[in-house]
Amino acid sequence: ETSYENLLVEQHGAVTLVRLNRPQALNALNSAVLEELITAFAAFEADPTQRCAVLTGAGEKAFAAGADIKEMAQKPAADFYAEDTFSRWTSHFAKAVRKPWIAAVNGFALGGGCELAMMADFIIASDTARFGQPEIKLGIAPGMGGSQRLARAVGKAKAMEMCLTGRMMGAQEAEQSGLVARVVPLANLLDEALKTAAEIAAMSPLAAIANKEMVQAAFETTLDQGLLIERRIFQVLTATQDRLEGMAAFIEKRPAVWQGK
Ligand code: CO8
Repeated sequence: ETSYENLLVEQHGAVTLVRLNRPQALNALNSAVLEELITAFAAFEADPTQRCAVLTGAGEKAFAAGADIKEMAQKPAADFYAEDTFSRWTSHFAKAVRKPWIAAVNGFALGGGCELAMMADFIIASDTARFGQPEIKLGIAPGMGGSQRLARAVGKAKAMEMCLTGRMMGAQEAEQSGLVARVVPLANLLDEALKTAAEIAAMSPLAAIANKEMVQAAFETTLDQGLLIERRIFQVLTATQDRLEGMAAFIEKRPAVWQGK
């Protein structure tokens, strides 16, 4: 077991639960949090017993209230450019995780916190969740995908309004707008997210990765290319033991036993 300064990581059967744990800073995302998230998700990715992950915020108030403003307030512009600040969120985190994971948003998801939640395969939100890209109020703009992922999730009108005014969106509006898959009472959030993750974890791991990969392709490419990617991945899955098992189990009216082969 790796121990983390800014995260709490537990295994619940085949589900890895990761909690952002800087409640005194509303779980603001500094560079130490990023490096620990990269490590924790790489461990999840590498562990064949782990099939789905849930990311949430410790404490009742925030998922994450943004990138750490105090860490960046005095940072010279040349350092942002030289370090290609925030690029590792894409290259070493979002793109590096092939297994499915869910963001369980338990409160404020603002700025980088909203952007992190949108990196998940889907979001389950508590009724207390609030989403926003308030960067404009700091004289800046999103830098971890907010302008792109929010626009894809909720469309131009709401994405523009939220980025330009910095207003927050509540859980109900977020569900109606397509930003979140489901809203549940805060008291049930962790149970619901873990239950949903366990359901995914019980599927063939190859099929889970394949389903994720093809839905992701919908956001990266044209319809024609996407349909081709879908068919090719579908065809690859037909070569697995798991699809023989899945179809046999259906016909024999019994639960399937997946091997991940
Ligand atoms: N970074 C660092 N610390 C934070 C952050 C943050 N994003 N958010 C909250 N905190 C800290 C507060 O400073 C406070 O610390 P302290 O007790 O030491 O003063 C503690 O968390 C509790 O916060 P509040 O007292 O403010 O709690 P409230 O309940 O009064 O308010 C809010 C809650 C509304 C969520 C409020 O904290 C807030 O507005 N936070 C900032 C939200 C925000 O603007 N997020 C976007 C950040 S920008 C970003 O994500 C991308 C780029 C950043 C680059 C910056 C370059 C200059």
